[in-house]
Formats: sequence, C-alpha cells, structure tokens
Amino acid sequence: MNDLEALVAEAHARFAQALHPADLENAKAAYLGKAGRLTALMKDLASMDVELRKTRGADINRAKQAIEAALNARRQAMADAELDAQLRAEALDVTLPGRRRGQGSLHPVSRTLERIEGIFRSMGFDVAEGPEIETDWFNFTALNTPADHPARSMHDTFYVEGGHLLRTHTSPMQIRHAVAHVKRYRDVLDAGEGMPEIRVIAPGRTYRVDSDATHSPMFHQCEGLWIGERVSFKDLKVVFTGFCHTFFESRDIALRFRPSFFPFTEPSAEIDIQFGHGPLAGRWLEVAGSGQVHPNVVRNMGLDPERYIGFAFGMGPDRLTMLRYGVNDLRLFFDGDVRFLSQFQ
Ligand code: 2NL
Repeated sequence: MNDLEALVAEAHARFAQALHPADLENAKAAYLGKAGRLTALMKDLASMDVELRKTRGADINRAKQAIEAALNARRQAMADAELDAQLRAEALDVTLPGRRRGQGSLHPVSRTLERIEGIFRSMGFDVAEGPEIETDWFNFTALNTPADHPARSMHDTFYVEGGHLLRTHTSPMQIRHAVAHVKRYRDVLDAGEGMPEIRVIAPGRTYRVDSDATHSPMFHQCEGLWIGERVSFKDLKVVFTGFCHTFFESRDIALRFRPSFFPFTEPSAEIDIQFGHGPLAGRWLEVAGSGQVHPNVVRNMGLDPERYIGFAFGMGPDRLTMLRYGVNDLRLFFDGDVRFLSQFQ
C-alpha cells in the first residue's frame, strides 16, 4: 500500500468513527481543509519536475475523489440513520383500538332524587335548598331536640369551627323554608287571615359519624313538610302511598304506619312498605319516619300551633335506590367505581 492508499484508508476509518455530523465535518477538515493532509500533499507538487508532477497529481486527485466519496457516503448514512430513528420514535401502531370519549351518566342516587322531586312537584310541593353547614339552632333546637339528646354529641355529629356542624338531616332546610314563607305572609297572618299552605320537600346530603355496609358518614335524605289549617295524618297517608306507588311503578305495594318516636313530631310513625311481587315480596321494609309536626316546631317556624298543623316525613334516597335497583351494599354508591356506575346508564 502506498502513502495515498494509506491516507484514503485512514480517512475511511476516521469517517466511520464519527458519530455526529459535527465530528464528521472536523474529520473532513483534517484531510480536505486548508491545513488538511491532502492539501499539504498538493502543495508538494509545486517543487516536483513535470513528469512526476503529472502522475503524482493524478494519484492525489484520485485519492481526493475517494476521500470525498467516503465523506459523502458517511454523510448520507448519518442522515438515513437519523431519519430512521425519528420514524421509529414517531411510529404509530395503527392496529391499536381507538380511544373513545367515555359517555357519562347521572349517578343512580341523583336519578332517585330527580324521580322524588318530579313526583312531589306533581303533587304541588316546592323543592327547598339550603346549606350543608348548619347552626345548632336550625339543626337541633328549632326541631325540639333536647340539649342532652345523644345526636348532639361529638360522637354522632361532625362539628366544624365556630360551633357550626354538618347537618344531620335535611329538616333545617324545611325550617328555613317555613320561616321564609311565614315572613313573606307576615302581613296576612297579622291581619288574622289564612296564609297559603307550606308544602315542600328538602332533598340533599346529610352527615353522621357512622360507617359500615349500611351506613355512610355522608348519605342522602329527603324530607317532606305540609303545614296548613286542616292538614291531617290522612293527607300524609294519601301523599306517601301515592309517592310509593309512583316511585316503584306499582300499586301492588302495601303500607303500614307503625307507632314510633321523634322529638320533632307527635305522634310519630315509621312507614313500612311490603311488595306483593318480586324478590322482596312479603317482607316489611322500613322506608321512612313521619309524624304530625310537634307544636314547638310549628311555633319555631313563627306560626301559631293552635291554628297551623301538619305532617312531616323523612326518607333515605340511598336506601330507596338500593331497593329499586337491587343493590346490597350502600358503599358501592360512594366508591366511584365506573364498572358499577356505568350499569345505570
Ligand atoms: C327518619 C325520620 C323524620 C321528620 C323526619 C321533620 C321536619 C320538620 C318538622 C318535623 Cl321541619 N319533622 N322531619 C319527621 C319525622 C321523621 O325522619 O328516620 N328519616 C330517615
């Protein structure tokens, strides 16, 4: 191998070692640049005699062409490798299944609340709203709950700063609604005239310190209140029976009013229902508490209990949802598992 062949072989090797375009351009300068090795050989030609210069010049030119060809080949290989890497990095697997946008749906308990609201609206009831953080007055005192009642203990109720608490039932919304109603008709009442009846339901979230398969620290309640001058237990029975038949889409349901006790009603009754058909047929199921509103509570609404009378009831939409759809664990409603929730679409 002569010196030119050795130079070409060396350039080949240098170019092959270059990993980046910048390395390659530096390597090019070392052979073909102004201070490059080949350039130096060409300068030597000037001092040679004519015959030698001809053959040597031709040899150097061939070597130069070989080095340029090697350089271009390496440049092309680098560009190809870069394009390959980019294509690999941006590769799309067109055989993967598409990512669909999920179809959301109402929570089953929300569906129950909407059903309850629709049914009671059709019977002339308003739907109350109110705060989830309440005062002791609206949650307990106004509802005739004695100061030493266990529900008022830290053990049963979530207290927050400032002596406020998370409402333990939706009754405070009804007291607020009744107080606002009475305020609106104060002039009429002061004139000794009758006011329009209070007919309202109060659906919403409620909170108690309690947690197992059938109790959640957050649960839903829907209470109802009807106050007028001639509202009786008979009306309660008509309203609640009609509600149950519509809610469960069947008249094949018996109702039973069983004596009970609540501080805010007197007399009081638990409401049990019995399906005449289906998987629960024949069993008595407790679905609500109820009663004639206690005179102290009527007074706390700003009304004269000698003139105004009525009934109230309270039920659990979570429990009603379980009965309607055959769900056996309350916690499924609050875990947020889409495999469960998507079954109610
Ligand atoms: C139950 C019991 C009940 C009431 C709630 C009520 C509301 C006012 C006045 C009087 Cl503003 N009473 N609510 C009455 C009786 C029972 O709920 O076990 N609910 C699931």
